[in-house]
Amino acid sequence: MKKQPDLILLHAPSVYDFRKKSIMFGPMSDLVPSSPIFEMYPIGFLTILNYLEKRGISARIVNLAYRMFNDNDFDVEAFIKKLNPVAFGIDLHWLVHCQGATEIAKIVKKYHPQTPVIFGGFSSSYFYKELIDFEQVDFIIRGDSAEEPLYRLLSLLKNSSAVDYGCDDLKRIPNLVWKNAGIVHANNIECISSDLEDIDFDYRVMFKDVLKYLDLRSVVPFCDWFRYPITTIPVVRGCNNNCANCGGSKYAFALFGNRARPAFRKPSRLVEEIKVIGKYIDSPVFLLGDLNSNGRDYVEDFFNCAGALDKNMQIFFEFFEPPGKWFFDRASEIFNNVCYEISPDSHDEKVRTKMGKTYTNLQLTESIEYALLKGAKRFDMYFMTGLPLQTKDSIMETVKFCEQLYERFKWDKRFMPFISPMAPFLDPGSRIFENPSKFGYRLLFKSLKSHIEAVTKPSWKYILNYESDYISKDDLVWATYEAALGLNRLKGKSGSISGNVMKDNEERILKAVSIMNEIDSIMSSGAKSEIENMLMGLKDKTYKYSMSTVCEKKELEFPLSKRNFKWLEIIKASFGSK
Ligand code: B12
Ligand code: SF4
Repeated sequence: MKKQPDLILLHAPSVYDFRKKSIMFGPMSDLVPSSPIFEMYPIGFLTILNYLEKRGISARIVNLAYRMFNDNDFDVEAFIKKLNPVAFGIDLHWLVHCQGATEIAKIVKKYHPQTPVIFGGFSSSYFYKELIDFEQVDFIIRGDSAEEPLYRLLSLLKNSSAVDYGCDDLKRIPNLVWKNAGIVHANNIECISSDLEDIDFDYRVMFKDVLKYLDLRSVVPFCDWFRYPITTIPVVRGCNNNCANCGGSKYAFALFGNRARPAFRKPSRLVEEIKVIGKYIDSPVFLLGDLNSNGRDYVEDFFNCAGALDKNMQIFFEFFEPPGKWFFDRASEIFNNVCYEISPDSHDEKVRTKMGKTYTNLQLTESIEYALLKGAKRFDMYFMTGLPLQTKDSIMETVKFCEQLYERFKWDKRFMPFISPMAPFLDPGSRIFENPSKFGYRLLFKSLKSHIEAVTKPSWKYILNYESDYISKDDLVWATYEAALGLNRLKGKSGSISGNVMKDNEERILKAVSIMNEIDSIMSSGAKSEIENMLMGLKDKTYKYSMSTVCEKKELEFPLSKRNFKWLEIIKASFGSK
């Protein structure tokens, strides 16, 4: 029998069992590496693993979503049945996993009724009052600093043969929500890391786990990772900004995580971690979070440390607002292969301001222009549909705006605009979710249970948890696809995608539109029992045309091909050598 860890962290697909359902997820996940089942697990799994293992608690990651995606015959129940840890942890971080995570927890309880099930993540924290009432949930760790509370809980569970759920020990674990004899206890969120000094983003712990549990597939971060092994290093927990739709804004963190200010990581640590990654994988590194939001000194500090890195490494920076020219000057001194991205949301400054972003189009344009001049390998720009004040015409004007930018940048193929819907949900805890009417929205679902029902609806149009005063749901859907067609043609014209890719994208978008139409006509036709059957008849198509609709996944990738695993070093690290 394989070694059993103390904690098994399970990552569920958004919908269980997506393989047996017909759902047109549409472009919901087009702009992230995941497929529509959102198989990427939270980066927190890595920090939890590091934190626990360092302190003598063994933990293992099992990406069930990936396993199911990768192998149609993968039997989730049989797999879970064979496991036997002290406790199971399940992330309900992103709300899209509400149905999948709670269904997986049911399966865990079916085979292991006595084994504690611990939930954690942003959505668990937000919906903790409702979630703890679920029979299959024993504990929730609230907030964004779960490592220490989880360590304390596991130490307790591991060392006591039968935990007295009323015991004082449980009361002393910060951030913990628990229940005893029908009474729910929510301990205060007191563990809020202010500097993340104890938190390690060290990927080597995963290599060791692969060897320990003889299971590589369960730690794969997303479906296409072996072909494109991008790695991420978070700069910060929390945020200084307050974008209206964001469940990770300053406002939201305060609401569900009791965090008053963001915790920025030391630049020297970031650079150390990038170096470690480079020792094992020659892959692009994505710095999650904008260094600039902690001020210029912090950025300068980072660049000073980064001088020790390989100048040719591939690195992505994201910006919350356009940085000054000095940033691109410095970046181009240190790195030869840099990509940038920014999300202005809309070309319309009024819409952008309502979203909580105050920079102008001129600032945006000049920043991109300068970055390209300084040798950026790419500059990606992300727009959204479904925004406050945004009409159908406004969405189409975004395409025109991009065309004007292309003209200005002389059809530079390194400039890449993208558009996708604000979907599937307005984030819980965001300013819009908490005060929808102020932004011109009606929230269609508010509770956890209503979201659980929503994610299995037949198409993303029905899954959306909002309606806007400025655009109907139908117009939102069609305008999103139409705008995607427009951007696709612009990218084809500039040469940033080939003629064939452009043609394929166009065909996929048009096909997606026709499937959305088919679903709508089924939904408005006759008897409920027939609707189910007719929808199932579309299953193959809904699955296929939910993959990369508004663009091809490869368009998101770093424009270089240097992606090598250094297997010898990985094997050495798996055996514990540094
Ligand atoms: C980086 C990031 C990403 C990265 C993800 C990297 C990764 N693997 O985690 C990318 C770009 C891929 C991404 C994608 C998406 N994201 Co995002 N993302 C962020 C961002 C900017 C930072 C997240 C972060 O720093 N996390 C660090 C910390 C806090 O989280 P963590 O370390 O992973 O987990 C800790 C705790 O949450 C907890 N925890 C997590 N899981 C578990 C499990 C257990 C058992 C326990 C006990 C604890 C626990 O413990 C961890 C350690 O303390 C936030 C915004 C923000 N400012 O926070 C949005 C945010 C989290 N994302 C969001 C969304 C909606 C998405 C997408 C669904 C968007 C989409 N439609 O495609 C996808 C989902 C991807 C998937 N699952 O496949 C929303 C979530 C709102 C919500 N409650 O649902 C946020 C809040 C804001 C936003 N709109 O972008 N995202
Ligand atoms: S969307 Fe805005 S509020 Fe949310 S993490 Fe990004 S900058 Fe911060």
